Amino acid sequence: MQFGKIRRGGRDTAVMVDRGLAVPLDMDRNPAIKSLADLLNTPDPGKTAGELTDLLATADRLDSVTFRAPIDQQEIWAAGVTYKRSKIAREEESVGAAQFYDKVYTAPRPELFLKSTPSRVVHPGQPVRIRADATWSVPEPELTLVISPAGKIVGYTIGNDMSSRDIEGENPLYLPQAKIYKGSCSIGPLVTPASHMPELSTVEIRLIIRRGNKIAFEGTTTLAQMARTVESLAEWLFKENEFPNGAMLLTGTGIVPPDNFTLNSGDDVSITIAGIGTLRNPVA
Ligand code: DO4
Ligand code: MG
Repeated sequence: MQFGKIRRGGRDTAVMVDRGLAVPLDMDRNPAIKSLADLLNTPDPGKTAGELTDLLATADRLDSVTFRAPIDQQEIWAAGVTYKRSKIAREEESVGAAQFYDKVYTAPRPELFLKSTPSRVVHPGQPVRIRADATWSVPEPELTLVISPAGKIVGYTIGNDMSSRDIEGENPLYLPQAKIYKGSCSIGPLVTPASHMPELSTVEIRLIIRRGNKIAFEGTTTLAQMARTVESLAEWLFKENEFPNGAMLLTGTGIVPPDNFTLNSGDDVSITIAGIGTLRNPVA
């Protein structure tokens, strides 16, 4: 059982996904549940969804629906340098600041940064962008936590932390420009409730970048390679901060294409995370 949003009747509608069908949820049936985030924050989202299901409403087959990012009003944050592969890539791209990446990889305090806001998010299937003033761009395939206003991880989805490596490598103070620009963050398509996620250490992440009819890059990692726990990342994010609408947190990349690789316009980025699904976006 998973949850998401689809385009239906000209608006975004929350759905429960089960056995290949997207079942629309009627939010008017429970005044306490106004959004997908409210539903995910309940103790038993499956039970709550059952109460919002109109048995007479038609369910849609998954291959016939257009998924939207499963986000409401949450801020989107990201963690960096949580895998050794990312630490090494950062050290190679930014010779002058290499020591800071080694330090943050091993320090108790993680690197956390604001990545996006709901209105900036790219929906599944919509184009992500590379900056026109960047020469070295990559997607970063990241397990993404759906966190309640109380700081509890209630679900998991997929995030793409599009990044400009040359800008980030030139000077770490340019990180916000390397990370936060139009079309730099895609989320979705579905949220798997925490109770339905496979054992995290066994979960594989796969990135495939297609160029024309060839695979330009393919890489995998597993969450066992992550140097931090998802719980500690969520705890650090909520230290001395408040998220009245909850938050999403991209947990860092463990897959970095070789240094001679940069994304091109027209590439197709596909990120698969076991237990969640596949997030696919063309590059504008
Ligand atoms: O320090 C730069 C950001 C690294 C990052 O986004 C990642 O490791 O995923
Ligand atoms: Mg990242």
